[in-house]
Amino acid sequence: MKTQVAIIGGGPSGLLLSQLLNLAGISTVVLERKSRDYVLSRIRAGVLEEGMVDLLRQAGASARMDAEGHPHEGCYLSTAEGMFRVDFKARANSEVMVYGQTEVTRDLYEAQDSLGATILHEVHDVELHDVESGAPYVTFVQDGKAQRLACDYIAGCDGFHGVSRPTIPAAVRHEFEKVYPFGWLGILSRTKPAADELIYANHPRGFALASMRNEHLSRYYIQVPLTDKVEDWSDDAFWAELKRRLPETVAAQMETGPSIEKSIAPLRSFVCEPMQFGRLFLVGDAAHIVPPTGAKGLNLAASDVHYLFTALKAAYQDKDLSLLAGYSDKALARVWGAMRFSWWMTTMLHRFPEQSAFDQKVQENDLAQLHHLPSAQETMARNYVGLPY
Ligand code: FAS
Ligand code: PHB
Repeated sequence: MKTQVAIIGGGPSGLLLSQLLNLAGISTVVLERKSRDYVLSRIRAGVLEEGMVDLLRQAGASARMDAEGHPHEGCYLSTAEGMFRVDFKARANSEVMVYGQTEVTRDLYEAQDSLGATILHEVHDVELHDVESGAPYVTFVQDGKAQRLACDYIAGCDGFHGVSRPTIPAAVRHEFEKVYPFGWLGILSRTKPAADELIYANHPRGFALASMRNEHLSRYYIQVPLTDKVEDWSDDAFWAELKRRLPETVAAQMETGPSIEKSIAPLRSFVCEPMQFGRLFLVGDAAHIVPPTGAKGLNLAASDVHYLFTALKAAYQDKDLSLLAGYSDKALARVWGAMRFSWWMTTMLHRFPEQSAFDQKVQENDLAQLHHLPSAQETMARNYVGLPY
């Protein structure tokens, strides 16, 4: 088999990159470990930055998002002082789109199908070869048959546990990591959302987030100790704890119901530098992980895709290899901006087990500045809606 760009991973990164490249007349093959149903069963991100919304429109995969997505011009924060709103429109002249990652992935699969794209599911033993040469290739097994895919370039879009990042020699990789001493217990329920916009809550019992997918589907999270297991939490126990952490007026009118998905996600910040090696380019979670507090994970994958797509298009259409050479530096500059914001939101909103009285006072002042200082709200709004590509 031969293609121009081999893409490892059929999640949002891989599919969006493949779609943009195919529309530009550049051939791809997407190699995905799981079945399509499995990929589409994942419940993850829910907030799209303006840049990602534009990219999905550029990819011709935005019709359902434009019809069913919910533009949000602000969000609420709840603290000991009370609940207040940060106005994205007033502070950053922008907004975000509330539309689930699952739906984004579904839309991208449908868009790729309409182009007749080559997406191979349930492939195993993927290995990358000769990535430093001018003729890299990928080997893999599908339906028990060994296959070889020759290509010009390889995009590692295979997430945090994929094979692409480890293909970069350990001596070349510089990995930065911060693991947080808590996790997020999340549920999805067919209930009316608690408010018209998201509520991020800092509470003495721990962080809580009230989010949504649409007017009939709510997504909630509470901070839990790393030792908790999802089976420790009945739906009733979850609702009771969530209500304790949200403002009383919100909790009093909250609609509860059975969870249709319930899981605990650990929180970490992680960056691999560089994000390229020879003709291998890392994209999305393969290169970096953020705590979901800043709603940046999926959105960072999108900006990586934008930079790599632009660079590959220049290489093929203009024989200009300069953008490819500068991909890692360009992507990392934006990655570290989102890394800092996600760390700041996580540090400001969660209760850390070893938190000192000093830490607590500083956290309260951070929240008070955000509550009362327009300049603090502008900084948060600009980061939340997405720094420029
Ligand atoms: P993905 O991990 O989505 O996709 C990688 C794909 O590669 C997968 O389909 C995988 O099966 C495949 N793959 C892996 N190894 C392979 C191999 N060897 N061969 C072939 N294929 C292989 N972000 C937010 O912004 N907000 C959130 O609330 C949020 N919640 C999250 C909750 C959880 C539990 C997790 C894990 C992540 C969450 N994220 C959230 C981050 C998430 O949305 C990611 O940023 C996003 O999925 C990144 O997309 P990809 O880079 O495509 O990686
Ligand atoms: C979600 O709706 O899943 C969501 C929204 C905002 C976040 C994290 C998760 O910061």
